[in-house]
Amino acid sequence: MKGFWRFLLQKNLTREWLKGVHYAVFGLGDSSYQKYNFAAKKLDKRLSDLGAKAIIERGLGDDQHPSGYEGTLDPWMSALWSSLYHKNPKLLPNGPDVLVPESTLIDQPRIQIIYHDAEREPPLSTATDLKYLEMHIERARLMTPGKFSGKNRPDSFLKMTKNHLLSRADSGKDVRHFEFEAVTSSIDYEVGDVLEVLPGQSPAAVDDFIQRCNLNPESYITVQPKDKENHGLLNHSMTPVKLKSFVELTMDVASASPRRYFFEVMSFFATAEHEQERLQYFASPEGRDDLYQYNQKERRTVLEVLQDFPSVQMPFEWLVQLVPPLKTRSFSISSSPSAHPNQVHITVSVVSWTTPYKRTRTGLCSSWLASLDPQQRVFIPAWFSKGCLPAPPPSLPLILIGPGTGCAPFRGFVEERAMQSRTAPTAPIIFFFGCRRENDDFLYRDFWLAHSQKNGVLSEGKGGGFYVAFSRDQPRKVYVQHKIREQSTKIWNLLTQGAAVYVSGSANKMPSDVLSAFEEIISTKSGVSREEALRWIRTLERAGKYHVEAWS
Ligand code: 2AM
Repeated sequence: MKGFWRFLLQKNLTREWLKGVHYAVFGLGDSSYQKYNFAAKKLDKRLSDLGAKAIIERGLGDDQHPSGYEGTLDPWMSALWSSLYHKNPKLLPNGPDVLVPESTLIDQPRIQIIYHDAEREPPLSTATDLKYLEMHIERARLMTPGKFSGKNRPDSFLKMTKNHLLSRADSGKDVRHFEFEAVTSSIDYEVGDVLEVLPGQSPAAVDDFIQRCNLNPESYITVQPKDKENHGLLNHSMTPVKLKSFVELTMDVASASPRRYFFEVMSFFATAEHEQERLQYFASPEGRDDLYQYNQKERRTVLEVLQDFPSVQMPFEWLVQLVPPLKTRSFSISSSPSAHPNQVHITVSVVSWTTPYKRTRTGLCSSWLASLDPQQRVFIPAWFSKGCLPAPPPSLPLILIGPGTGCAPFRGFVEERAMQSRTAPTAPIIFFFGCRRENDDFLYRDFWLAHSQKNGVLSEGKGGGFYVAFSRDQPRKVYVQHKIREQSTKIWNLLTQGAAVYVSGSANKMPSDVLSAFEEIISTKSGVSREEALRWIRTLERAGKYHVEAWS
């Protein structure tokens, strides 16, 4: 996509360049993010600026829509088929009133599974089992067609050394501090980076899934594309992997919900009539809202769906293609590598919620991590990557805003700067933290307070500061943006000294509320309009001085 976008941005392209080209854009987005469907909007505009013509109006899928993104996708698809049909009826021999053209439905899987005679497992010993795990992960991910781009081999295997509760027990929040050490290659990251963890799955769920599919967990398989031309990373010489490991390491059978297409394909394999009818209904536009209730709202897992429709026996090729991939989960790193050599720390809110039918669901990775005991020998495959928060040089003044677990990267920033300040003068940092109650979820309280004391990197004496908003300790909500407004003079001074702003935390309304507070301060202090103040911030953004890392 980046290559394509860069290509479209070339300066020498004229406004006529795409004349005669027709296109349609549908974006996948989430309106709780500030830059909602940004890529789709920009792409649509650029294509049209270059002279291409949109066949139908741009569609914007929204995860916040009451029926999921399909709520916008379905009408958009109908408009697309109808427009294509009117341009050329031959394209859709069954007419424009289809959800998905028939040809897609009867498409056979693009892969084949080859079963091998049992291989002898290498003997498991302390020295070899890590190598064995690494080999399995790499092979299994390599064989999963089109699902894992980028790195298959983990950067490192980690062992948990600390699992510590940061919030008060019974506070209604379960926020953990986890520490890890590398067991293989050394750990290499900068503050502000992201740790990606491949979570483990419940072994019982993996066994149940394999049994439900009538497969032999001990058999060895390779997964290959049917189309020999289209090999990509896969090749014939690939060593087989145990079926059970393949499922365990790549297929999310007990956490993610399957997509609508899964139900459509299931309907073809259902042998009981009532099941087939229900599956067809779920897959139809009329059944969309009921499917959303059954599937996404209740967060039905692949295993549960298969168990609800016992007459369906789907071949493994289809399952490999359609079951959601077991994905790594990303966490902002909350340590500084110079303060904790060969360690990495993360700060995690353990996710759990109740569905409309009052079933408790938990987040796969956060609850798996919380269940680990540092005494156990569990090796965690991990990758390091760059997030949206570049490591700041010691001379850059910083304004940090991180309510809740949004404080994670800033613990790393403060640790790093404290290390740097031992040998040379460093620029000031002010940090705005927010939580519900002082006694419940004031994460890393002692750490922030210690660094705010005399000569600390957050101390007033060094031009810094630490401000905390307890939202629920009084009748009126107090949030980080209120504390930011209270410190407008200090913020304005730091901005005029060239400070960088870093915002991190839940994507709900926080980043945009914080942005408004900055707009207000800039507009009041410099006497410009709000629009002008916003342009000022956009300039800061382009200059790499306003960063946001947000998640939901
Ligand atoms: P609340 O849950 O009491 O509304 C960390 O999650 C903190 O961020 C909590 O104190 C939470 O408050 C607060 N928070 C919620 N919405 C916010 C917003 N729009 N801006 C800033 N902080 C917010």
